[in-house]
Amino acid sequence: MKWLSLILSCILPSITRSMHTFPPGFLWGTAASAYQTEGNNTKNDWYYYEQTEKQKPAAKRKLAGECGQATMQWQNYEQDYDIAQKMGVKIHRLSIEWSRIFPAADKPDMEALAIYKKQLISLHQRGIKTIVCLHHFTIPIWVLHKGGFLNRDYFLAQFKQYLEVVIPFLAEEVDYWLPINEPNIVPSASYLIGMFPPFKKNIFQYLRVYRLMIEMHAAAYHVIKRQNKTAPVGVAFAYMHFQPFNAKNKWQQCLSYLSDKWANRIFFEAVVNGRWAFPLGWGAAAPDIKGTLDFTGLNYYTTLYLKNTGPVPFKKGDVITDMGWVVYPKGIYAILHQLFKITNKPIIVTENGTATTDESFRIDYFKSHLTEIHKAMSEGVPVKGYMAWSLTDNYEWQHAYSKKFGLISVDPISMERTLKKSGWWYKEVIEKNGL
Ligand code: GCO
Repeated sequence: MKWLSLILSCILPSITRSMHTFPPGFLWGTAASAYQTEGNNTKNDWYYYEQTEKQKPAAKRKLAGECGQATMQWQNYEQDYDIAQKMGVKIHRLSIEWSRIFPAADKPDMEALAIYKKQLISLHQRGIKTIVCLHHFTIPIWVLHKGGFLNRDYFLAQFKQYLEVVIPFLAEEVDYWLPINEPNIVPSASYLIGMFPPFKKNIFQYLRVYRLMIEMHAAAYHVIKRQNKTAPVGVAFAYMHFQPFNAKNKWQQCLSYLSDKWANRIFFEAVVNGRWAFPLGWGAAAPDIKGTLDFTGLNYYTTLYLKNTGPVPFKKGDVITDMGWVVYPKGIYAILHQLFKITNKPIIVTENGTATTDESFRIDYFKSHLTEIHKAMSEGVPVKGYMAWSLTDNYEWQHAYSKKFGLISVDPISMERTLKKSGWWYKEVIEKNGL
């Protein structure tokens, strides 16, 4: 028996290893966004609403706190990128803060733009590719005061002006473009369920803003392509995974099907097929929007159960993250297949991760999701990369600093960075090109 266990102990590890090896050149990455990390952004709508919320009694506030200095990434990016380099990261995702480039209408701040360029250069110098998002939730206060997302023509004109300044200036340092982060979440979180500023609950506004976000996406696509025909342009899409609370309930199945259509698929109907599908429209053609996607970026975190009366957060026995989200790795597997079927384009996972203070929990979360991604890939879904959310702990929107998504912790006073256990684990995954 001794010899048998000896042979097994030699063979088994190599079998398990080969089970989860990723293809050469797989883009192991990390992700972050401007407002969540840079610090001292005081010219956008989120800052504005943080100030107005502060005036309310604590019990009535919808935002847990202010963004303030965040991780002072604006000053500390070299440190962050040094750690990313040590981890062996192949690609890093960041976003440009519109209100930094245009703190006021018509006058771009070219010095701020130059700092973004320096960041991209410093990533490239460390052998890290760049993936740049042009809109991650926030808009300048002066745009907000003109009606914000609800004043379509004005908004689009100003957004195009921003694109015309930023894209040509940064283009040579950008490897992948993501015009918009979560074009389905801004409309739903801000205008349908009232969770994000301006806390509205209005289905007509939801649809208007969703349409606008698709137009913003297409506008950016065209400016990028004019600059460089071969630059890959995607989207960071939070493709929501819906499922019936009771798998056999027909009505809940129907709700899940419709939710998928109305939250997710309408976006791809527009950008892939050039059609304003219901409820964004009645099927009218959108020729300017058709074919404006070279790859899909997928942000995935959880699943959503639907009961006859609406969504429910979890089922008995589910594992829950610090955000209260169900850990459901099978969802990413299902969505990867679905997305590939809908778009026939390569996919990059542009966000995946969990809020937790328990490093074993975070590592297990990553492991289980990467295992499902690997499975989808082995069945033919072309996933080209994976970005852990997030490089550092940061400002988590309505929860402020209470949720920890980072591979690196940041001391709020000294701003000292420390690689967490999950960061060391991710380094090993990158080194081995798998798990
Ligand atoms: C989003 C954003 C990120 C979040 C992350 C965790 O999905 O809301 O892209 O900014 O911080 O998803 O909630």
